Amino acid sequence: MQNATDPSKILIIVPTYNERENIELLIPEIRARVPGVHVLVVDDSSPDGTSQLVKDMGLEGVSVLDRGKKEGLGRAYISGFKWALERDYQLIFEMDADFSHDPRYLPDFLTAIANADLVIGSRYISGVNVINWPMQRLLLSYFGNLGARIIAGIPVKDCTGGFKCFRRTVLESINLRSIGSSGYSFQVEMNYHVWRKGFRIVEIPIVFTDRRRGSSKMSTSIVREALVLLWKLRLRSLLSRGGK
Ligand SMILES: Nc1nc2c(ncn2[C@@H]2O[C@H](COP(=O)(O)OP(=O)(O)OP(=O)(O)O)[C@@H](O)[C@H]2O)c(=O)[nH]1
Ligand SMILES: [Mg+2]
Repeated sequence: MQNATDPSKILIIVPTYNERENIELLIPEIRARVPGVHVLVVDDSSPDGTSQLVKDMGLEGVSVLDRGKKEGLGRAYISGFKWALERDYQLIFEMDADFSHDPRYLPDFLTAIANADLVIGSRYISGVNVINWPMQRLLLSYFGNLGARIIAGIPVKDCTGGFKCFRRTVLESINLRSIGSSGYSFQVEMNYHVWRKGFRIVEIPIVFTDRRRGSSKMSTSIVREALVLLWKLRLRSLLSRGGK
């Protein structure tokens, strides 16, 4: 059953840091897959001019949120969510700029959200669906997810995945100011709150392909932040369970 949401009430948030090569190709492909959908590029003052390039495209329904300095993917999404909630968007997507999240899956998200509050594009539903990632990255991601499930108890196979569709009500009910992560563990922290509030989380299969253009923003500090977060969430679960 195709989702009946008016495409102008759907927002795709794309965080960017030095993604000019990708963004000029990605936006037209997104709008080819979901005509009339709105896009918000959240750019942390990319030195490569990503922000100005998007503005020069001059497309109706495509906006840029400029942020002063590079503060991590998590902060960028929190700003994007606030921007979306100040407006009348009913479905809010997270999507990377580097084609690792293929726009061809967008219609599948819109079908799945009809029976869910959060839809996650999952690389780990059946086996491992990742192409061209170095083994070290793959193991880091795979065991990071295992950790999120075992340590923090979050019943999601791809807990670090960043291709998502939220219902507005979910983002309205989470205290976004309490989200502390700035790196990729932001995804785990958000999933934790969505799960703890009892919302319906559905995973759909995607194939994740390593970026072809531009450079990675992955760093060891991002990995460290994620490990600390898992134990924080476990402690939080134990304390809240103890309080019941
Ligand atoms: N605004 C903003 N965007 C960021 C920041 N760090 C990463 N991004 C964007 O977040 C998305 C995911 O980052 P990637 O570097 O692709 O992360 P990854 O997919 O784990 O690693 P890759 O192997 O490099 O693809 C991309 O669209 C980046 O441009 C940041 O500090 N600020
Ligand atoms: Mg990437």
